[in-house]
Amino acid sequence: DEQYDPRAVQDKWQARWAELGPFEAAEGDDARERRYALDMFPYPSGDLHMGHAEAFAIGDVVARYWFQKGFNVLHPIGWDSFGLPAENAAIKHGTHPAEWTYANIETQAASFHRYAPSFDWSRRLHTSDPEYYRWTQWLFQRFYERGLAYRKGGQVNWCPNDQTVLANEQVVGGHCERCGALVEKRVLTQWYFKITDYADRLLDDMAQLEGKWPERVLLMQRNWIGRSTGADVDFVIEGRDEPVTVYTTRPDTLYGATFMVVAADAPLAEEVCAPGQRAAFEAYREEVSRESEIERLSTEREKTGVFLGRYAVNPVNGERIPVWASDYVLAEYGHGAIMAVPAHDQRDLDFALKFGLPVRIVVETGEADPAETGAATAGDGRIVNSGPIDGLPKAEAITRITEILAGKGLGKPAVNFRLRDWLVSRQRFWGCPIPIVHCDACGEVPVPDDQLPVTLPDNLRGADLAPKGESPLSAASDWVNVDCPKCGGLAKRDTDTMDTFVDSSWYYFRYCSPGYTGGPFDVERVREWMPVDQYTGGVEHAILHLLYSRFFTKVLHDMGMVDFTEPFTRLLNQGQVILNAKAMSKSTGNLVDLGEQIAEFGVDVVRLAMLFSGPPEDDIDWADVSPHGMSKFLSRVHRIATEVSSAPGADPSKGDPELRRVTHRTVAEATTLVESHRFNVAIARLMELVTATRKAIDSGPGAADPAVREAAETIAVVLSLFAPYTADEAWELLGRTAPVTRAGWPSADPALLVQESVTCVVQVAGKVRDRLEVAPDIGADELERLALASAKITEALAGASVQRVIVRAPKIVNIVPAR
Ligand code: ANZ
Ligand code: ZN
Repeated sequence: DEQYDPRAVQDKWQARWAELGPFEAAEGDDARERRYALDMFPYPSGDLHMGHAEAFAIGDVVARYWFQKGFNVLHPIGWDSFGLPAENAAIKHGTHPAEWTYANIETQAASFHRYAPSFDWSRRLHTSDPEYYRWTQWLFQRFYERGLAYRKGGQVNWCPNDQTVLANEQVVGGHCERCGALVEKRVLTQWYFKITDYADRLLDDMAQLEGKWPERVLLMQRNWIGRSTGADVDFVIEGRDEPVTVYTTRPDTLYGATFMVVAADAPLAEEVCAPGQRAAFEAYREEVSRESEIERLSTEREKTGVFLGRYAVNPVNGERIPVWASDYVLAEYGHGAIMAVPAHDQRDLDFALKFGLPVRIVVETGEADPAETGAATAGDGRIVNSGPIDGLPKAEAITRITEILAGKGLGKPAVNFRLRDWLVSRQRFWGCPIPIVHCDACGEVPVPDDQLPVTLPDNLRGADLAPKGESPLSAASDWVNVDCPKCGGLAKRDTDTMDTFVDSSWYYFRYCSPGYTGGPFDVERVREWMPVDQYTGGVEHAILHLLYSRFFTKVLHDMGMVDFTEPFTRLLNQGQVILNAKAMSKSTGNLVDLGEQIAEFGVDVVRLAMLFSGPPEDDIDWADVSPHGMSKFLSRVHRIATEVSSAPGADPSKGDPELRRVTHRTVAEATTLVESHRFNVAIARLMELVTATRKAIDSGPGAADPAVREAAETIAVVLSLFAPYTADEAWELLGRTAPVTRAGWPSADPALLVQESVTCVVQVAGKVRDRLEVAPDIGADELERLALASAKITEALAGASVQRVIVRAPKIVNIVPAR
């Protein structure tokens, strides 16, 4: 008995597919419905790894299912090919980052060809190609014109290892997302995208994604945007003309404000500080500047601060309250100053207890006195000690006090966002140059569209690229020095490059018309293909990439270039591939090598094992999967295909009805299972069909029965979503014309889905006492009669009379005995 080796047919089918080109999306007049299946494009770091293998296997099932359904499918591939690792490799090896990048892309492309996702290779793109980044720059110019790209000085996150700034989103728990170094603060002038202008829409448009994106991704985005509503309240500062505005979500607690706190590093603290406290304040501020963000935000840490020697006046009761500076108030949120209500805010209470400041309860929650317990009470309750709002519950008090303040011109409703503008400039070489020229006479001058792209110089390599705290591009003097596009005078190019997340914010638009030279994309093509129907990729992009892409789409919408506001209709996040519960990330090293797995077992086995291991969202522990089991399954499929002896086109209705029922039930179930992304269960059903077919050949009607052919063909078509090589091989053995991809998804005959019998559970007082095989359409009366006639039920009743019988035909009968 010869074992089928799935590796043996790979080369044969790769060549055939290259010839047949079954995966190209059709443009122009094509009556078929369109579908856009998108996978998060890879970064070319070395060869493909197990994580890629999982993600692309999942995305491929979706695309191949759509091909089988007869849709016109767009399933493109490209590379996110700018970025630091290429630059670091170039520094290490004395080369140009392009060498490393494009060599890795070729390696990955070859691996992809072997792995056989159903890509339309004709649309391939690389974000580091000048013909791509020309349009990244073009989009930058449009953002600039709309005031959405701007430069400002200020404190930024600085990675001392990568020697470049980082966006807030790239700082994870105070560390550089990429290299793990502790992030520092620096004051620098940088380019920003004004994503905050879109904060409301980024939040509100999530209504479109509800139920279609994973709930946790929506939650992460919501928290990241962090919309908070409350009020701005003005406090007069004694000895200062201008009042200080504070932002509060709890204006109902205004009568409980016993001090004010200003962020120690905000200019306001410096301005407000009285001369007598200056020395103490400056010493404190120095201390704060050395702290990391995590330290500052930690709730565990003991509170620190300094009195600024001034008093503020509470606008509602005229009370004088001291003004302090502390690090627990952030300079960049709200107004960088707060009214402290220690009774009802934990941070304020910690501070008050540390520095002996008064605690006044203004909301009666029924809990113990915070000054004694050290626990602030944040719940709802009646307002007390608060003049005109006494007795009101929280929500009403908030409305009422805000009205009172507004009436006196001392406050107004306010909204704040946690979201900050997106810092897009990087002091690194291997990125898209910022298309701006700095001229002494004209200031910032955008490079005109007809002079794009501003290409990277190709004479920098190796040590020239080493991080120096400023962009390596500034060393390329012949590149830097240019004529001002406006006045013709001497000017200098901006030497920063863009965050690579800018490149990846719009690549999926480019796929719709990859060679297009009239703009970043052909508006007509995008209208036809987009939004993306299904986006597949890692949950590590839950915030950054997805938020930026949503932002870009809204800007393009406002520019009139697209007619939708959300780019990705559905999102699927696959789990990680792990080994013995260790994640196969860059830091732990790839513990299992994809190339070795493929060499040992073949592509089909690796893909099947990935998909069969569990729901796509779950992590896969490679220690638990069974490639040998998958291999055996494929052998069984192959063997069936070699044995079927009826001719193609044999009338299945003449075949064995029992096997036909299994086949059609498999089709019906596989359809729903694939559509709901339960691929592992779909594969399990397919395995059952294989078993039933084997049985029909060996001990049933035999290999010549038309129902056996029908089953074998169904197996090949369904298998084509998961194990494409074996599926085409089987299809050919069955005398059919390749490729199986375009065979068409079978439809289930409803007449064959009717079950012959179902199992009815009979309970007495809630306990299962008997099981009956009954017709699926049995009536309630008939079912009750059968249940009561059962010997087991009579025994269970033990002579008790029946009080009530509840019948849910055909599945449950519950008998309630009298007591
Ligand atoms: C008084 C108060 C009483 C507050 C109370 C809370 C509870 P979110 O929800 O995050 O918007 N706050 C305002 N600006 C701040 C800053 N720059 N740094 C640190 N904290 C700041 O939180 C808003 C609340 O956080 C505001 O409401 C303010 O404290 C504080 F029982 O004002 B609250
Ligand atoms: Zn000029």
